[in-house]
Amino acid sequence: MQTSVTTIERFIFDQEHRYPEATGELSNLLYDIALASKIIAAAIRRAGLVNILGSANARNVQGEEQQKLDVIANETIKNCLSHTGRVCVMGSEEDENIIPVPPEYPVGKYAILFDPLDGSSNIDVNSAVGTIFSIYRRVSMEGRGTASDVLQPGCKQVAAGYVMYGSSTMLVYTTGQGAHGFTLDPTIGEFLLSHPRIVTPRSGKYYSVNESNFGRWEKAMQAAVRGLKGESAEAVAPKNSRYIGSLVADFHRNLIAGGIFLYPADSNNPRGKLRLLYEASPMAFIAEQAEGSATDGVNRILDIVPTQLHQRTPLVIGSREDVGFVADTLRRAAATRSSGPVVQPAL
Ligand code: AFP
Repeated sequence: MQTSVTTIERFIFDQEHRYPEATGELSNLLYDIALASKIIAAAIRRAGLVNILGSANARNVQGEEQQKLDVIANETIKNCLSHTGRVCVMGSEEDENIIPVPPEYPVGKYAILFDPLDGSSNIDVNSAVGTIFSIYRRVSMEGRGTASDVLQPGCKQVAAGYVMYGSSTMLVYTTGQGAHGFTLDPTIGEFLLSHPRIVTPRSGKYYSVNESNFGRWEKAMQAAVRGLKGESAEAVAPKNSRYIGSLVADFHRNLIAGGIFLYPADSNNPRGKLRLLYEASPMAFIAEQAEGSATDGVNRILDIVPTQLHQRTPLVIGSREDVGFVADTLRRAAATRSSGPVVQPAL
């Protein structure tokens, strides 16, 4: 039996102690999130048994049907964070506006954004779902936090991570010192270090995209995806298709095995479907820390300055060479369009 393990607490503590000026507030905030995710994991495990699956008969701010577990996950995270004195304001994919800390509690120096249960349409079919979080240092100088604290570009994140509730529960996070993964040991209720310093392959085996949208993408994106499938074998290694429809699960597989995830803009979603602040930015921070990259097709995700809490963005994320191939294909098509006769890339 293994008797020497690294718990998430010990790992966070060791990382914090590299910075003598650290107050421990961020470390404690990360423990709060780990606690919330254990509570959510337990609710998900029991879901089929206690009949909490299914719709809560409510719609969230995006107009999507809220599942009961969405509501549970959202409330769990808010409850685990709001009384601690570590955050000044929160933002949730499930809430229309920023979430203030209740007046009876003190505020702290961090602002946090989260997607409490990403991929929730997978809940009723027992597929993997996840929680995504993103932490910024507050920029408002006083008071109880404002929208400016959460409307920051991804490059200003001080920490980001996700929890995947799959065959096991995993938490992957970064504070800018590499991306590290922990697996929940349900017998002792602790996240244990299982994937230290994750490095994603430079080019991967998989491409993940909802190809039912193919006919609604611009021609250049169609050409890029055809390239990933093997039509540009001289430029990029041909890939296998894998798509779950749960960003956390699709991203996690490609992070470990190598590959690329795309959610391009299409004629139904001209700005893309995924949310910059709750999905793209935190995943981009992790991807870059794992030596991958993330763009909206052309621009680095972490450089995008948000103007709206629920802003959407196209997302192309994963192994560096594969993301580069898509960016090159789109750039070449744009250059062709702007210089003379309009030539569409061949399908
Ligand atoms: P839900 O949380 O509504 O299931 O959306 C999941 C998601 O935001 C992301 O996790 C998936 O990658 C993407 O949407 C799937 O979208 P499609 O169903 O359009 O492929």
